[in-house]
Amino acid sequence: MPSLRWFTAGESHGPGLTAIVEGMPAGVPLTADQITYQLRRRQLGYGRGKRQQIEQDTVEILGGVRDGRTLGSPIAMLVRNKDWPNWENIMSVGPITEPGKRTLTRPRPGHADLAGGLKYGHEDLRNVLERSSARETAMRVAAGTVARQLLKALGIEIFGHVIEVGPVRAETERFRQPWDALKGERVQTVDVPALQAAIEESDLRVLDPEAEKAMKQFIDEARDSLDSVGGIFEVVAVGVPPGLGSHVQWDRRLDGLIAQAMMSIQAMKGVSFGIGFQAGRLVGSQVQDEIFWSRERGLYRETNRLGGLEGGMTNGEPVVVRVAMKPIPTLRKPLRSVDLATLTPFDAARERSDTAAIAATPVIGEAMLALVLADACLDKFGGDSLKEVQRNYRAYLAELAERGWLPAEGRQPLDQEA
Ligand code: EPS
Repeated sequence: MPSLRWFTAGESHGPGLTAIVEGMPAGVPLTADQITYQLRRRQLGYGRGKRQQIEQDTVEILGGVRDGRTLGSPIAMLVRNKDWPNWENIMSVGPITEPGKRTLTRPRPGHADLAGGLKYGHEDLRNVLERSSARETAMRVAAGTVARQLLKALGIEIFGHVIEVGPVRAETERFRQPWDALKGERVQTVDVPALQAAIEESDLRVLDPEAEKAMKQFIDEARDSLDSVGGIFEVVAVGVPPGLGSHVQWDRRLDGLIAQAMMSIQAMKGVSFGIGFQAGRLVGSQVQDEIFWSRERGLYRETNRLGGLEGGMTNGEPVVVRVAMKPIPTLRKPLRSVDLATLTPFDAARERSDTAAIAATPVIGEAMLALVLADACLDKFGGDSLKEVQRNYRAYLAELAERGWLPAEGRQPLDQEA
């Protein structure tokens, strides 16, 4: 059983979305404003559709927090759907008085509609789409914010950004991203708050302004031709200690757990770490990260091609994960499909849709990485209060430092203020 468990419930056009996070130690600073801030970040972004103008996600914490700190009890959260009044009858919990309204028997290619309808025996595919909708990611972001607060108290920070849209790639070399796995620069030079601020300045969450311009043009062209786009984003965790996850069993390998978490985000089709698939095209000496030691730095690497993970464990370098999103499957341009009620062909088309949701994905990826890392931290440094977790964490780092494996000062000073 994981140390940190969480679930979400709720439909896209139902009354609201909920989440429960269980296993958070007591004493972690947490406010509703911190969660709502992250929820709003998820909603911003170039290419989003009309629904985002309706919703202004705001969290209500219903349990597990008192006086700005977690209690150690389950944390319950609610985000009400502003669109609900327009759907009260269609999505009614009790008897629906106008049956047939907004019934969906025409599965949209690329959505969960068809497979979900076949699996659950739903004749109205709305029963599938309402839950499969990526609106659910709002609650992942809410749960992820709780996890981030714990990580912050351990000196671990996470940020994400968009690196590719369609054929356009953000130039990473020109911006000399210190975490760039191929270049192998070092984490210690990363100014995370400055990077986070720079990413937030872009409404596509792209650090390279020229690439951003071309990406927006690509999105505009897709919108004009009634099409949609996906993209690739990167999420990075810095200040991660070595030794999270384990090599001893398949289901304890952290890269596997992170990949599962990322892949579970709606519309994701690929996950890679560090140089990713490039590793299969190079020879060993071009891929492995050599090991060095100095008195000041302890054990260190000059490169981070493996994305901070070796043998299913963190190795103390930044965790670098890249995720590919397929284009939004709800197209205004018709796609061929078959009506399940009549078994006749039809052209699937819908009016309201996002053209691109890629700008939101780094925020969701950050949340998922935070949840997996927080669970791994509790697994290794577990305690019932934040103080206990911090004590265990400090003791672990001190022991590594005593042997000369980490610098004496410790690599990840704890954020005592958090
Ligand atoms: C979504 C369809 C759109 C998106 C929605 C995800 O909603 P609607 O069908 O109401 O127009 O806007 O995303 C969100 C509401 C959100 O909060 O991210 C889908 O089919 O997945």
